[in-house]
Amino acid sequence: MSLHRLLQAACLLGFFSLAACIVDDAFLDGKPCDDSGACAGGYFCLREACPDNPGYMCHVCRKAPPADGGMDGGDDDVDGGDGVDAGDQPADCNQQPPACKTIPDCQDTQPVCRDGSWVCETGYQTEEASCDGLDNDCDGDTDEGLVCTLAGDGQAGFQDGQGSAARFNRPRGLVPHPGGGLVVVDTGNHALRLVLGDGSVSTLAGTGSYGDNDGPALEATFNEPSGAAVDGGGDIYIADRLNNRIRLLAGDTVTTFAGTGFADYQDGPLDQARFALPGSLAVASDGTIFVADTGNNCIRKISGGQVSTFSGKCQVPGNRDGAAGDARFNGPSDILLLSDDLLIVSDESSHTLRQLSADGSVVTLAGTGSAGFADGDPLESQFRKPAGCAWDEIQARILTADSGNNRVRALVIGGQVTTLAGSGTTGSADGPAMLATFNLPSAVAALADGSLVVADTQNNLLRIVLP
Ligand SMILES: [Ca+2]
Ligand SMILES: [Ca+2]
Repeated sequence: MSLHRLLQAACLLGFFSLAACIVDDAFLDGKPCDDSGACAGGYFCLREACPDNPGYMCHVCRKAPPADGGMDGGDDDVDGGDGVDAGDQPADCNQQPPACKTIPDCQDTQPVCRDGSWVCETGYQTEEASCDGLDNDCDGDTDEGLVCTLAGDGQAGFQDGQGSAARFNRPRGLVPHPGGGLVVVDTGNHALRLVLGDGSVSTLAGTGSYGDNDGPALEATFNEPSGAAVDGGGDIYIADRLNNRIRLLAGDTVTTFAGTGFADYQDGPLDQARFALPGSLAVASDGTIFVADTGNNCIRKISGGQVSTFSGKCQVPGNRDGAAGDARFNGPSDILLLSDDLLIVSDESSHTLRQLSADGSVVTLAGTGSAGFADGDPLESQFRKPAGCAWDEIQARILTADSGNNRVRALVIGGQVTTLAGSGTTGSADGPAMLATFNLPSAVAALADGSLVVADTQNNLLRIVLP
């Protein structure tokens, strides 16, 4: 039993005089100081981590006096020698005290004179630590620097709704929707979903069952689609992976745009051409479509009603730079158009990002060709199954969902490879970006406010990395 509990018990039993019993336990060791900053005799009011909530700062009564110093001009050790100790300076808080923040979790009782300035320092976290929608550190931004869950509850399912009320099944592709928000290629649900910035999710196309039916969007079926691209008119092309077809969602109608349905390599007219597990695609401003023909290990091009081979030798995997016909790819899974004559391909099984010019020639942009994890110089950096890639306009960098490393990586044009989020451990933990965990993230997209959305595929979640 602690001392003050003993005192309380003694008071209740009438052992002590009334004077002794008015010592409120609030002023004893480890208890909050009173409103004027006072404690019981022999105790000192110190600022320290709150005993019941170490993430917050509190004023607490303690037996031991503080050491003098801290450049606060105060007589911390109550020896009457204010400003006498070495380095101690007179107080200089002559300016107006600030208005301390009073929003939830940022409550400040009164400003405190510290290091010559009035500061609000009570009752909030010194770092943003939790996805609670609150500005815990009172810097004006909410949940900044954190990875939070945008939508989904972790369970595989096909459910529209907002935030954790929605469900996905292995979401893979992410692409900006012309009307706002992001198109989510929800692979396991054989559907296209739409997620808005508030985490609300609706279904754009697909029934939840697999198939290859064309028709009204919500009656059409797909078979594990994995990527999508939007053209200048707002039509959405879909890499319908297990159907070996390119589909088109125009208005509210889904049609088959190219491919016979047979996994094979065949150039020619749209309805005769063949793809093998097309992973994703991109649309140039003139309507030319580039397809990461994953299963054929090459890049295809659709233009003027014809499918042709743009780069690589189809059906011959490898990892080689060079002219269009000499280059080799190994499981290319996503395409990003930086301009009409500059494409980026995430060559997943080469563990590299490749750059393609208008003539189809290829150079390796980042990655050594071996799986690993290393930031820094692009050609010395390493990835492990880099999947979706995207352009971050604000920071002028290429983003990639480094799926096997459970991280989001970035390559600044002309600069270095860095890690933006993910500790590398498999998991679904929210929190500060470099501590957060993912499970096979396979797509990423940048939003206009600087946040990044991640398709956290095996977690059946959409995560958001807040700037
Ligand atoms: Ca904040
Ligand atoms: Ca917060």
